[in-house]
Amino acid sequence: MEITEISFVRGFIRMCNDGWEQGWHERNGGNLSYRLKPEEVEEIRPFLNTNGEWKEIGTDVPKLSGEYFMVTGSGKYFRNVILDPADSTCILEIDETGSKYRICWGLVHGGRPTSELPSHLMNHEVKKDISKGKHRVIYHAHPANVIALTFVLPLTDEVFTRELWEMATECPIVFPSGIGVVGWMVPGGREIAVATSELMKQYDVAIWAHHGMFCSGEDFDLTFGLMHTVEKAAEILVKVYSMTNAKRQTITPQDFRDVARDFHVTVPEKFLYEKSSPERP
Ligand code: 2HA
Ligand code: ZN
Repeated sequence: MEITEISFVRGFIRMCNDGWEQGWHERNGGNLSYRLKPEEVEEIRPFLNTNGEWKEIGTDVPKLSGEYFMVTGSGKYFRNVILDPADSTCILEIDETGSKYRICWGLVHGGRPTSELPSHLMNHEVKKDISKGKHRVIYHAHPANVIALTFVLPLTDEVFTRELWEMATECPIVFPSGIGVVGWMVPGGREIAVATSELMKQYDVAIWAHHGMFCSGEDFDLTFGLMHTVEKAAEILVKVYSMTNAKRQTITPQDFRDVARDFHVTVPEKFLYEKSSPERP
């Protein structure tokens, strides 16, 4: 049995390639992490090296102590994952204090886990807790339409959520809790990780201004689908505002309440504010 025949490894590789094909991963852009299930750790145990050196994460994630993650490598290209996953990804273990990790498989030609490891792990820690263990995937990508909007719309959770919800009826069903927005920050460190994981307490999606997006979900399909849905809504919004500065008609706050009722989701009222004008906010 090859490690690439194991179901979660195949799912991870497929998601990297799907993201590449969408055009969300220029050069080494973006990163993906997956928290293994206990039975998956047993499945891959024959492949694991447990003599790796413990290294600092750069932040503390005590609620993830002892967990295993599959993650993309720093400086590695999503485009190459499908060709040689052992070169561009790794499986790592978190130590008992939640401050260190060691590589147990992969990155066979050297390298480190994703430069956004602090953000990934802090998001995982928040989501593991809030979802009672259900969320396992954190995905960071650079989709062009969402990024474009961060130059044009006010950088608030309310405006981004409402404007994107209005672009497709399914949006409030796919991301009913809304979207958080982080103003421009230096990527890769603890500070942006803290800001993002704070938003992940409320939302499954966080936008980094002039950079990209983070999504959290239970599995690869749901998390990829979430990124895809938000970016599709952003693409429609870019088209709308490229044609006109004011919508002629749209989905109204009462329409959202009606959808929420019939589809059994809760949409926070803070996103259903009255607008003073149909023009671009
Ligand atoms: O290059 O996307 O945010 C990887 C990244 C950093
Ligand atoms: Zn990035």
